[in-house]
Amino acid sequence: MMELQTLTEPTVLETTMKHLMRPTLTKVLKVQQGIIRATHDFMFKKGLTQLMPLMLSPITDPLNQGVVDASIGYADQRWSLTKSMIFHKQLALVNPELDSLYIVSPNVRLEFADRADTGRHLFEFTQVDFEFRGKDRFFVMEFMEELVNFIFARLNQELPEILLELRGELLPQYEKWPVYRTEKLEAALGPDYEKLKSEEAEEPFWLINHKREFYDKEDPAKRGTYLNYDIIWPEGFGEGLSGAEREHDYKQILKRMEELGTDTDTFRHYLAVARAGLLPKTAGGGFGVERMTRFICRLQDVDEATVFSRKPCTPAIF
Ligand code: ASN
Repeated sequence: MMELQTLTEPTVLETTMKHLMRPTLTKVLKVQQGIIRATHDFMFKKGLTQLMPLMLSPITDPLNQGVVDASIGYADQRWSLTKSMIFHKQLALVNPELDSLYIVSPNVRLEFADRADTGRHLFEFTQVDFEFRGKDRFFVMEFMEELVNFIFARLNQELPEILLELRGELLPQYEKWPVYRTEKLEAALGPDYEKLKSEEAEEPFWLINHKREFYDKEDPAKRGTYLNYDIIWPEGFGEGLSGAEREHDYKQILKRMEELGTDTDTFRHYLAVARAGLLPKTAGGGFGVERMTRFICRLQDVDEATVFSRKPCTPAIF
């Protein structure tokens, strides 16, 4: 350690080595590995086909909040690092043989400094992203509830001692989860409704109707209502999944892009697929692996689920 200190800035080196040598790290990683193994088994059982992730594409999720641009020049064009696999999930499902898919995908979101200490953000994380052709939000919500119970039962079976040590008890099995509408919670609890509700909740719940990206479907029967859904973990752990029925109607996509100020030129090929009526009707979602690990292990900060710290706006040496 002393010798290394002369090579580089000592405080960053020291914090990095401390992070790497944490006594609970291996146990946290075993839980995370258990989540992934159970997820693969569940997806296989349910017939979803696994796709490999992409790290670079001319289009990626614009996200509904700003992050620092992460793109590079190559072969005379710009390539963005993946923020989510949303468009690739939809586009892969144009293949008539493929009706459902999932991807364990690295996502790079270079968050601004206001998200450095939320305890919920990393500038690079892993998302299990999945999508179904021809299914609706009710199907996906039930699918996710079943997946969580499946993962939790597996972890109880495989890692009881670790769970008792890290979270103080085994994991529960949940009945049907409560569903809340964002606008109703906001009216009752104010602008911090998501955080407050998560803090008072003892079980996960769904939060529906967020005004977000153009790919989330607006209810044709009730404009201004969006057919999307988030999982909120209880005990203050906050958002764990987001998903939606997707907009696949060309005119509606354009309308939503205009409302949100999206650059249509960047998405011209995606729009061409939609205009040709080839974009399938799908629904899906994605959950953050480190966030699920954090909730299960009751970690203070999601960064405790990483081997190499990925705290937003914090310099790293490895
Ligand atoms: N994976 C999310 C979804 O399927 C999108 C995201 O991560 N922004 O809706």
